[in-house]
Amino acid sequence: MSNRRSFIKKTSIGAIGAILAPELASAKFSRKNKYSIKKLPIVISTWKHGLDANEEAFKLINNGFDAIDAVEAGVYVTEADPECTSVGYGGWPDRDGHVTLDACIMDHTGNCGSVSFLQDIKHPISVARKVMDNTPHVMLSGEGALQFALKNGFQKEDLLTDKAKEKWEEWLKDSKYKPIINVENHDTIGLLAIDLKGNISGACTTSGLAWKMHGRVGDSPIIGAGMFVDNEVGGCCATGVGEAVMKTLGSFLIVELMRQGASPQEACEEGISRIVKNQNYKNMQIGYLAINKEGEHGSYSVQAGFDYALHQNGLNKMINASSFIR
Ligand code: SD4
Repeated sequence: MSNRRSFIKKTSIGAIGAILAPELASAKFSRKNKYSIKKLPIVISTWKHGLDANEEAFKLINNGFDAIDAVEAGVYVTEADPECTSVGYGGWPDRDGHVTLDACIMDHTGNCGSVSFLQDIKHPISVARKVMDNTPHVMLSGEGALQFALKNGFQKEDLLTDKAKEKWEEWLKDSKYKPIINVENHDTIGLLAIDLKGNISGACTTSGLAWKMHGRVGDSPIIGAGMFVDNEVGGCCATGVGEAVMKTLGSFLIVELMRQGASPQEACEEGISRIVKNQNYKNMQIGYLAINKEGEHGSYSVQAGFDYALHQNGLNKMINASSFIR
């Protein structure tokens, strides 16, 4: 915390100016270009399913693939996993029983693609990648995104598993929308990677909050909210109640704070402090993960219980994030 306080003190006067004029900020902080090859490559992702996703992403990086291919391949594993109840196949549905998916992807050149409110397609991340690679747009949504996916060879599939349907039917008995912290509002995978060339990319994919209103879109497909990377600085991804992340454009904010000289940890803590300052955070979980180009990482959440997988220096391991409420 003391680091965080001193960071906030340091930045409070010049923060706004620095966001507008990053070259001023870089004169103020001297962390740039401390490139430590030992910490790279790195793959990091949210929650326990991140272990498998990291493994896949790291395999690609080790084989010389670019980070953008690695992040897509990593979260693809989670999308296919029926045990993961808020990503892709097996995701818990909205209150009308529909599984609706959001995803985004971004590369080291600032190119990005996303899909929102997509139904019946198991791998929204790959549709987002196609939006990025093959269209002049950034985001396709709903029926348009589905038609685009079908035209690009994706197959329609029923994503509502028997288990998810059972959960939904149970929920319908009361139909109370009060997402349970770390249960009904988690599991989104956000994954960030730096490859052997030192380039960064990120991906984020989710079925969103369980029992949400039909048509609701969260932070995960919004570039700068659910995920953001900048090859000069680093990257960030978010998990938890998307509305809180969208209101503060969390991932973009955290990357910009790192540009000003904040460490990934300091930046994540400041990102959470913007949420708790103005929002009724007591019943919400939001977690941020960030890395900088040196391969340093940070994490912070509103509530205890957010954990993530870090693949670095040949080890793929789970770490508990520190939190605002302990
Ligand atoms: C959303 N942020 O749709 C997503 C949900 C989530 O972990 O992260 N779950 O709001």
